[in-house]
Amino acid sequence: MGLFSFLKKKPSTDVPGEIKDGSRDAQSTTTPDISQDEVDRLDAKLAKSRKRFTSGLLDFFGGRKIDDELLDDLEAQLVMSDVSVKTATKIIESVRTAAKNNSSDLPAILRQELTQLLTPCQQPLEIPDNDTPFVLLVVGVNGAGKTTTIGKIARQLQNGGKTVMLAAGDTFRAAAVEQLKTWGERNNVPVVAQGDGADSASVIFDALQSAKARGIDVLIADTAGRLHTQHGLMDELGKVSRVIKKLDPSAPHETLLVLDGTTGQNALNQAREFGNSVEVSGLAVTKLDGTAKGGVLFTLADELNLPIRFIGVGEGIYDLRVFDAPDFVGALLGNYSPDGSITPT
Ligand SMILES: Nc1nc2c(ncn2[C@@H]2O[C@H](COP(=O)(O)OP(=O)(O)OP(=O)(O)O)[C@@H](O)[C@H]2O)c(=O)[nH]1
Ligand SMILES: [Mg+2]
Repeated sequence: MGLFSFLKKKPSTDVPGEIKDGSRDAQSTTTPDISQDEVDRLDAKLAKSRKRFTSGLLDFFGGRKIDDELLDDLEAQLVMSDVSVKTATKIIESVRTAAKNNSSDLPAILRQELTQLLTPCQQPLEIPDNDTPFVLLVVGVNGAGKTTTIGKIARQLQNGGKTVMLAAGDTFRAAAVEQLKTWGERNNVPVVAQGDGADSASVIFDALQSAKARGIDVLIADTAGRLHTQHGLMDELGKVSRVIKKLDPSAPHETLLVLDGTTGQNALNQAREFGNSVEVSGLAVTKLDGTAKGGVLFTLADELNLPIRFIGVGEGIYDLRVFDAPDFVGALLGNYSPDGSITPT
């Protein structure tokens, strides 16, 4: 089953890609607030992305023999789709072995090998049913999609029956607080903010105090975009963690690094650099709707030992999917007929 199949599913009881809630049964916690229009629009967006990714692969699936020349061409195509050379080589070697051992059906082999590579990263965020708020700290470089992803996650959590509060920890960029407040209004969730020039750690500390007092399930903290070269700002993230630990030694429960999927290999470097300063526990890869570079996920999966929690597929509130390896590969590859034509899955 591919990504499109579940997008097309009648949105009667759940939102596509619902966050797993360890504490409740899915039926009682979801609400039908996604329209059929919304689903169709997403489907169209992703169809475009799949077409771009696969147009270069089409050549390979028209009954060509699996030999060294074809595998070399395939490797080049993967690299053009932004899979790193190292990861592409690994994929090709596993395809070669699988082809030798049992099959000449290249689309099937590729689907299997790509899915296998991504599967270890398929670890959805689970929110335990605790008395204290689950603290989700969202970090990343400027413009990666942090604030937007927060708005989308807040909606998914609410749909799963969780109460949510947002903390306006981006005290650096003008208008960042307003942007988060807008997402708060859209979701009808409280946003804790302070005035101009406030200290990020202090805003998030206050927010956690308030979330505790109000019995909120999940506090999502926004932070300013930063580069690893901005040492002051990187240190600020450490301070945020230290300060909130005074209220809850186990917080933050998730440090989600948001990566812009259109930045290709840069995303890998960013993940490594952030990993040097903070304990990243999960990834969200955004803007996969607008890119031919979906291949970056394979590199991230291969090179980092980190869960990919979400993928962003648009700017709207529902344009976020819980990462699912077979569905993602299905969406990229589509279904191939023996003559090499593609039909969406
Ligand atoms: N197409 C597309 N656009 C996205 C996606 N996620 C975010 N964006 C857009 O990317 C731009 C930046 O998003 P923000 O959420 O403001 O990014 P940010 O990381 O909070 O940025 P800073 O706070 O400036 O560091 C906005 O125009 C978003 O609408 C996505 O999945 N797909
Ligand atoms: Mg932001």
